[in-house]
Amino acid sequence: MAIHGDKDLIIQVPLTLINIMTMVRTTYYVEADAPIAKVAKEIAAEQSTGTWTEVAAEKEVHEKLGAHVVSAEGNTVVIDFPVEIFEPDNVPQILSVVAGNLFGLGGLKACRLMDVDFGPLTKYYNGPEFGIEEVRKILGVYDRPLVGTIIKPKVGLSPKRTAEVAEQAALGGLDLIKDDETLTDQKFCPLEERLTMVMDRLHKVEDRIGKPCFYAVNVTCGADMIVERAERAVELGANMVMVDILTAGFSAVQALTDEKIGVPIHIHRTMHGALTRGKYGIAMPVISKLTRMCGGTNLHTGTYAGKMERNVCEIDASRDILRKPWAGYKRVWPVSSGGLYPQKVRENLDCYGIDVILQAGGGIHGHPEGTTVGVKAMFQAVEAWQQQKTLEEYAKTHKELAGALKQWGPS
Ligand code: CAP
Ligand code: MG
Repeated sequence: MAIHGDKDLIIQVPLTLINIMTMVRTTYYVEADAPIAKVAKEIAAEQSTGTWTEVAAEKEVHEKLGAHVVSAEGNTVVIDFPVEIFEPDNVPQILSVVAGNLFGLGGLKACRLMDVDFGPLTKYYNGPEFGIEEVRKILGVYDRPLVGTIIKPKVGLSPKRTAEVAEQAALGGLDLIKDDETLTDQKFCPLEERLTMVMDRLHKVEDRIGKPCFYAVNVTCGADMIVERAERAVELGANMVMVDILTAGFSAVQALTDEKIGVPIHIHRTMHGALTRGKYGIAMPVISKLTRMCGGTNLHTGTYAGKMERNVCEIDASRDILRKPWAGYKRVWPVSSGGLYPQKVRENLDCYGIDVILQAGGGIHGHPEGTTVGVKAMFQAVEAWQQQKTLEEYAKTHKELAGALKQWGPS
């Protein structure tokens, strides 16, 4: 059954119950001048027991720990890695196997890790402490998508000004406010002071309007500090924290989940384009799976309409990976963000449905009448979608939405 050795023969191995439990199956998109079967064997060897030439001692270990090519057709290579090759609770090591040296192999003209079946490893991961259901319960919101914002400008505001903008946003009834990815704990806006001031304002708004709002304070930092920083934030009253999972690392999120920090974790994915966009890299669905395993509650998965480049198939797949039953983990939120404003709501909700967080930064704070009105216009766009009305029709009786249409054009 194993494919290794001199022959270029590829044997199709069905995903039976046995290899579901004993193999981690990976799928790669590959372009190369050499025959795909040969390339597939090279990848399997490089990422498991082999190297570019035969090494005598490999014979001792290959049978038990060598990866096997399952299929190699067109540009798709499927490889099974025996579970014993992994240190199960070590994401960096797992990535070194399934997404390691292969991207640098000289003979490859394209190489993308498209999917990983983490089956036998999932039991080592707790998944998120908070999922869609818990977040809905905290907010008391059950019948609509969540609407959030990113404080803009992304850097430069003092803690006091940040808190004022947050207050303006929450007054519109918003569900979530988050820091932008470049704001952490700089001198012009120290994290502890900012967090305390923002939470103070949000509590006052909650007393006034009777509804809470999450503030995802960005605790992204080095491995030596992140747990302490997140725990300190929770001590100071944070009701959500944000982590940039690709710059901080998957294990940073896992560390927070293992500590049971007691608040949901919002996962931003800055730098993802360097991995997900090119001919070499890692497709978003793989990042979505790892995020859910490591404990993210909200994950940026892209917009069906917005300012960022998109791969619709990968957004569809990520959306489903986060929300479908899987390994007993809680269902978590896809976040649609990047250039959203009321006119972009319909297309996103048509594809995401209501279990999504719609996030608009410029599309809220850039409303000509300011942040609170901008929030109302976003909610009105959601209502129009729910009532199956056009924005133009709905705007006739909703002046906030009318203002957004005037500012950014018809839908
Ligand atoms: C959105 C955003 C997010 C992007 C990242 C920004 O702001 O804060 O970081 O959504 O993209 O700075 O661009 P706007 P993605 O609403 O003002 O565009 O979610 O695709 O990772
Ligand atoms: Mg941002």
